Amino acid sequence: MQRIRNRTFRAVLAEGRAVRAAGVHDALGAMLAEQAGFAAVWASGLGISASRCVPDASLLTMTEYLQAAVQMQRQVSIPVVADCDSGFGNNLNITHMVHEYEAAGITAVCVEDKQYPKRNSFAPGNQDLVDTAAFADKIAIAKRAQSDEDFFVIARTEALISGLGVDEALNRGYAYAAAGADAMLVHSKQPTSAEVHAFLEQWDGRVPVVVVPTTYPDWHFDDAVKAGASMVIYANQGLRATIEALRTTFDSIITHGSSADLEVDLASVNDVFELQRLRQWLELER
Ligand code: SPV
Ligand code: MG
Repeated sequence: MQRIRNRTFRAVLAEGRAVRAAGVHDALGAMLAEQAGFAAVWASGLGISASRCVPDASLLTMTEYLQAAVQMQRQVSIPVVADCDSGFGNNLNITHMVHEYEAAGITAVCVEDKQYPKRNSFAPGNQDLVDTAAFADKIAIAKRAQSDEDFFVIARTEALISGLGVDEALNRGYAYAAAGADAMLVHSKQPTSAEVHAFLEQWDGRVPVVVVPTTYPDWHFDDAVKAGASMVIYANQGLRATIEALRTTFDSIITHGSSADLEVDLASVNDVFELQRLRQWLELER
């Protein structure tokens, strides 16, 4: 059986259509995202941490995040965009990170300008950023560390998350793009898309912009694209759906004493086998 060959994230973006990415925490999620029609998956730090029931607070190591991303990438032909938090440390760490992710076949990473250790953007407490120049330097170092020109580095600013406003987000975006970032991710935790919209209105388009409509879920993909976004990440909807589905299923079994009532809504065991490519594997035994 042949290994699945994936397309690079740069190639997918170069097609000119805006990219939708689904946040996932494992290979099964990545495969379901590909089957649904997403053009990329987001190896979510929140999701990978949550799948281990630990906070998204720089607790897992780079190796653990990398392993999760590689497990996803091995099973899908769409590219994995790896959430690499703030680069797992200083300029040495980000260099090591790029070497390792690139060698493992990941074609796009995203690093954010939060201080290490970081915590999830929606979590209470410290959301302080590093200096603009220091993070621009980190981006430049990441770009110098890559060996293939197709490797793609998304710089993410948390200026809006930490309440510094649109002008600061723009200034940081321009500094990171000047340092070599291939795209900018601008994150917001406001209940509407207004401040991300304001960012996009003023952004001069020097690199593509990525948005993450979690707290403003009513922002339609087409409207985000019309506003200027090149990529929309649905970062945690799958994780939240999984939690709710497992909770409902397990509660029902405990309450009703059997799974009979649920069966009609459950994936079949054959469906599971299909996702595992069992037939192709068994052909190897012939
Ligand atoms: C993640 O999915 O880990 C992200 C996006 O970084 S968010 O959780 O919205 O910060
Ligand atoms: Mg994250």
